[in-house]
Amino acid sequence: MTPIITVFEQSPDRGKGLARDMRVRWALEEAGRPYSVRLVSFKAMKEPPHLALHPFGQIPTYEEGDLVLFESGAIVFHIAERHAGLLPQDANGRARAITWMFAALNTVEPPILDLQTAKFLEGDKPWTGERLPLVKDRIRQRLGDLSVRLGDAEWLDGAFSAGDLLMVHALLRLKPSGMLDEYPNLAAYVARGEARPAYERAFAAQLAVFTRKPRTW
Ligand code: GTB
Repeated sequence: MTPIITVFEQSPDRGKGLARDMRVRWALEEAGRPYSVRLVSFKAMKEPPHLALHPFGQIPTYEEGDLVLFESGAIVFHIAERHAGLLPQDANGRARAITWMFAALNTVEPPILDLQTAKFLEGDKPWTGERLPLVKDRIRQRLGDLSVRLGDAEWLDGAFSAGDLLMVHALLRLKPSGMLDEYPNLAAYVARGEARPAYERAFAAQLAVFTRKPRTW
């Protein structure tokens, strides 16, 4: 059964691939699975039909027959569990890859999201000038540790996994800040993720939503 995912009708980033449907698209592309998308407006996201799918009125959601999922991490995990290519076969390797999924979502991404909040939602507050360096230092702490652990390895633990997929996508948000470039091995790691054919296909598909020319008849 072809799953349906929900995505922004109008993305604030105009298709730079930062919205979290990108993770789900990328995972499905890695797994070689077809999917459909349903575009939702910000208004529709907060209305009952969408709230029935996503209690917090967000994207992405994932519908596959009777199954409805929300939370990009849970959706990626679901895809990774059912299809080859995103989790190792051996039990310990699998457990470590899942650990990296949690690390990406629970340990690395939160301070990165704090920076977005500090810049874009609280940027006009009188205390922002003092807060920003603290927020950036907390990100550097994580990046420094991650950089040491990655070293000169290609991926976090052996072959590319769903842990790398979520980590690369979380780190991508830092690109405009230039902070990633302070850690050349992390910048190269993210570039390796972006160079994967599955990433490229997913990126092109999400971009097409925003660049498609309206029909003129
Ligand atoms: N924890 C949830 C998950 O991982 O699925 C978070 C989902 C989430 O934050 N969804 C956002 C959303 O629906 C879109 S991805 N927001 C609307 C709302 O909450 O009302 C976050 C996002 C949005 C925009 C950009 N951007 O333009 O750069 C990047 C990321």
